[in-house]
Amino acid sequence: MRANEEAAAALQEYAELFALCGGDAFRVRSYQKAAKAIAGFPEDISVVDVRGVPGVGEAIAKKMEEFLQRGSFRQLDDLRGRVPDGVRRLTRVPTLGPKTAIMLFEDFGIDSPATLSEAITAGRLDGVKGLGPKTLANLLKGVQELEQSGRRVHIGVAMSLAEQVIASLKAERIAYAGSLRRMKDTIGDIDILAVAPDSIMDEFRAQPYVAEVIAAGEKKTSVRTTAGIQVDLRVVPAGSWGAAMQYFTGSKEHNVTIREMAVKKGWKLSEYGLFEGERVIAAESEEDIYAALGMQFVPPPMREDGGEVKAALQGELPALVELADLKGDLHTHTDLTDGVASLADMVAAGQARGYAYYAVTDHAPDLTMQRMTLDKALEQRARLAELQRDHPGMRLLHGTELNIAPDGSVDWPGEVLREFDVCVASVHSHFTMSREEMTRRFITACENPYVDIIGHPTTRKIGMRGVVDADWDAIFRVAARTGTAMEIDSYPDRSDLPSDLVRLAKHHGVKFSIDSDSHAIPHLDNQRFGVGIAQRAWLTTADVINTWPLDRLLDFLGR
Ligand code: DGT
Ligand code: CA
Ligand code: CA
Ligand code: ZN
Repeated sequence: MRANEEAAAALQEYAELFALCGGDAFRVRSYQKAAKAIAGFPEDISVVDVRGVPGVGEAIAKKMEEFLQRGSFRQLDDLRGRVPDGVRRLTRVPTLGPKTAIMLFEDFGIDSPATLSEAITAGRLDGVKGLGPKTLANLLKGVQELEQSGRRVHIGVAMSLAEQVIASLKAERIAYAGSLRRMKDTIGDIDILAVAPDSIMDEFRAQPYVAEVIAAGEKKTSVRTTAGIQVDLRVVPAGSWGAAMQYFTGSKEHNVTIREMAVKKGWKLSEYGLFEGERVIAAESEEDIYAALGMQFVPPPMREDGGEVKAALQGELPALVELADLKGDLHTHTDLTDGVASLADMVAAGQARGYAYYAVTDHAPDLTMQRMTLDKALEQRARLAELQRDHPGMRLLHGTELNIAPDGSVDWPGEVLREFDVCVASVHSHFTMSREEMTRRFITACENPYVDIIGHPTTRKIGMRGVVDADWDAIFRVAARTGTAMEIDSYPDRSDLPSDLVRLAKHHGVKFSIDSDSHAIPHLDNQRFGVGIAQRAWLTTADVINTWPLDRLLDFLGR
């Protein structure tokens, strides 16, 4: 829901500016919480009263109503004027808080990640109070991460934009290709193909999401959207649809290999078709092209020139896990901790998806912000047991998301953990330990007999925080031995584990759980992104514990 997302983004920005101006931390949190609730609200707030959203009181509702009318609100305009752009740019550096940003700006004239990196490298910040050598090293690393993430966006942002573009245009056929179709976790630009009259280009340029036309041709138009993302629209002949999809889906490396095969047969493969001289061998359908080359159809997420061509020629491509194979979700939150929907509503949403099982895994006490207690967890367990009666077809599992402390221990002792149906354990703090310490930390968690799943293992947040440094080979070896699953957290800015580490873990014999890590009902849909990661790593249902029937899953969980 676009209105909800945009209003939530404005409120989130307001919360950040408010914090930068030294605003009360309690109010900052209540703005952030309301922003999350609005983003995750299942109804369109431009249609229903925003006061119906949990956590939205009168003051926030007024701001949101003004935003819906004119795209901003007075208090946001004020703060945008008060906080210099330089300070705002600085706070995008991971680990750099508002107080430090203001100090760097006022005392040293540092007004961007680039000037910060120069100042650190030149030693200009050596000996400054509060900025020890370790802090400076982390800031430098943060600037590098920010630069690397560059202009790429995570798949969640790209997918909703691509779907919006496709819905906005009239065409006989229209689809996205490129890295988005390959389900990469970050996307450079969005490639859309259409079979349509030439007038589609005028229609495209006139869309409200277009900020700037980069290149306008008869067959291809490139624009930059208001969100800053480039979209390429290409019109292709109906008879070449399959060849064009094949060509523009890529990857380039996969296509080079395929094209060489065609050349060896004395043929030519282009975006218009597979040809022998003038004769068309295949062009209209992608399936026909792969078949004519004597190979199995290669699913787009596998097209990375990572052995898939050879396997397809030998008829040995694995049957990839698909979204429809998932029988449940093993990592979800409710409003008992930082979710925004009630237990009953989340469970009903799981039921509506036709799950065979559904686990509720709210945060555990060591994440002190969430104010969890054992009493609250036990009370939730009792309520879940009551709800179970209303959902005879779906097994409700009472779980928790534990915090892995720096020494690898978790929130509760064995006798408490034992009573949960499923324990996810995750790192939520102390991200910058040494490689050895971090490796030991994860291994200790895997060796805990009650830890079933390691949640979002690398802890990365795309564009915000990189992967923690650890010896993944060593961790995966232990996980395989102890029967601890690794999570594929499907929340798109996490996408964690990333697909290359999934492939490595599979090599060691590790099993996986593809979870949504939902904090709101619409997040349940994110599992499709986790399935994309799994497919890029060649996983089958044998590798993914939440495709298994309930009995086999319970066996794995060992309760
Ligand atoms: P991105 O946008 O960086 O996330 O990655 P892609 O894979 O979407 O790359 P992009 O947008 O540059 O091009 C889309 C696809 O079009 C690419 O995967 C393969 C195909 N393609 C584009 N340019 C070339 C080229 O020069 N040679 C070949 N063989 N294929 C190309
Ligand atoms: Ca692209
Ligand atoms: Ca492109
Ligand atoms: Zn977590």
